[in-house]
Amino acid sequence: MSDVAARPFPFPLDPEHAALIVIDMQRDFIEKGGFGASLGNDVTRLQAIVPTVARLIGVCRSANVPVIHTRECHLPDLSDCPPAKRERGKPTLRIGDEGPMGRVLIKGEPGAEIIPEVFPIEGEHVIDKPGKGAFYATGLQPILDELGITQLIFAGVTTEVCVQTTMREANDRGYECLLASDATESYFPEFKQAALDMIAAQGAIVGWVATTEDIARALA
Ligand code: C5J
Repeated sequence: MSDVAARPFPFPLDPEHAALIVIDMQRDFIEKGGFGASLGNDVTRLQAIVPTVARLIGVCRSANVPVIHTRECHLPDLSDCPPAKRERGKPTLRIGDEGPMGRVLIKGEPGAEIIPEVFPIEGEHVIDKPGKGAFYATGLQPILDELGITQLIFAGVTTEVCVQTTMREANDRGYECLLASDATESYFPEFKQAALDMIAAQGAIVGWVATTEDIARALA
């Protein structure tokens, strides 16, 4: 057990019962020429955190903290995509449409794949999720049960959507949640800041927030 310097107070990290969840580091959200960029988002903001996410993954691998990756994607027949989700967004480019990197957010298409810099290594779990949260309609919970995990460290994109949703799902399931503030990003800086503040508010109502450096120091 080692305390991580965190907001709103130190996080009591127990590496034997912790896992890192890396949310949706997919080409369609991060790369120029992907779905996110085609919607007019500034993907350079997300690209800037890639070395930090890679560092956090490396630190966790070295400390034998399991690394679990997620991808937001759907089956090719869209049977797991509720019309309410598909019909929102830009009418000219919806989930399942042919986009700049194959069909948008469809399992197996190039754009749905994880970027090479943080690609999973053999033995790491990859959770394909049809929702924003990684617990809804996935096999994440039994994997965490099997590994005896009680604490979750979070990284990935985007902070206020899939990261925050998954942290809230995890918090409600009793996990202690720690977000790496410099290993997560949003297309909208003000949304990222608000999400970090919301998570740590009211005595860690959703969880804790710490830098990758402080997490690395505690795991060293
Ligand atoms: C994620 C999204 N990964 N923003 N998706 O946050 O739609």
